[in-house]
Amino acid sequence: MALTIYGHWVSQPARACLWLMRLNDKAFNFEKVEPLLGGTRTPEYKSLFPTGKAPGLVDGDFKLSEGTAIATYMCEKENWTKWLGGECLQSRALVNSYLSSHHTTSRNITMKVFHPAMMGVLNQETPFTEELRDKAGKVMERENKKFADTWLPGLGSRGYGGFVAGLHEPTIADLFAYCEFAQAKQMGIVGGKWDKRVEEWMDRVQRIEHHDDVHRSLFKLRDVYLANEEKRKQKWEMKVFEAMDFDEEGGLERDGVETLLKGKRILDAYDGIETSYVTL
Ligand SMILES: N[C@@H](CCC(=O)N[C@@H](CS)C(=O)NCC(=O)O)C(=O)O
Repeated sequence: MALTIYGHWVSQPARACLWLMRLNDKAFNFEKVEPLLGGTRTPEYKSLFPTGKAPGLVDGDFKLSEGTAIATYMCEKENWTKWLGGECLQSRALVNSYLSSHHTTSRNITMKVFHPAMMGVLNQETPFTEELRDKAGKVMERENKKFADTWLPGLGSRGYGGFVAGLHEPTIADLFAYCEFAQAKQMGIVGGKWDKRVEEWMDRVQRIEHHDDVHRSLFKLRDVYLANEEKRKQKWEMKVFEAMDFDEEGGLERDGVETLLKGKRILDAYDGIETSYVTL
């Protein structure tokens, strides 16, 4: 029975699910939806996934939303046991414990750091002001400390194994957490003070297979983001999306970006410097 994942490679929970699929060499159909352009709020999408969020999974006539539920479902269905914490009941419970906390902890990084920074580049009406940047830096520091204190010590009797909950092998908890934390560094959004424990953990997760492949779209977005930041600094005319070069699976599509920006002007909202219409 066909298995389809609806999502976007820039979406953090979607990326974690897609990474899991790649790691386990599982074939699936991919349906790209553009959350930024309202793709998750269409009647068609909501008839499949009433939560109106990506990712979503369709497996035959079964439909499931919420990234962590999708990843857990796939691991259970396909016996990818090691990604759930192995056979040990308590390791699995610790992974679940992280996944439950994820939405109100690490997920803040997308909501309060990544999203405002991206929207600041994509939409003149929501500039990423110095105030937002400062707030983002504080969120990063707070989440770093919380994550390191809570999830990076050895939690069981077996000492610290280097992954979430002290486990010796990575699990889906690492994939979901990494997709939140790493993006702030990968995109160069905020400096802030990184906790050494988090940085060391990120180095380990970064070495997991398919890392670069599943982050391709994010890296492209980073190039655009950094180019814009640089132009902003140098007070050059901004043609925000000229650098975008999309491929089949990732990134915002030109049509999509055009729609998003239709009738809008991109400007340096910080200094009110020269503006330009976006040309694609
Ligand atoms: N709790 C959900 C959150 C998913 C989520 O926030 N998805 C975003 C994309 S990263 C989305 O679909 N946003 C569209 C919207 O809020 O309208 C999960 O972890 O899967």
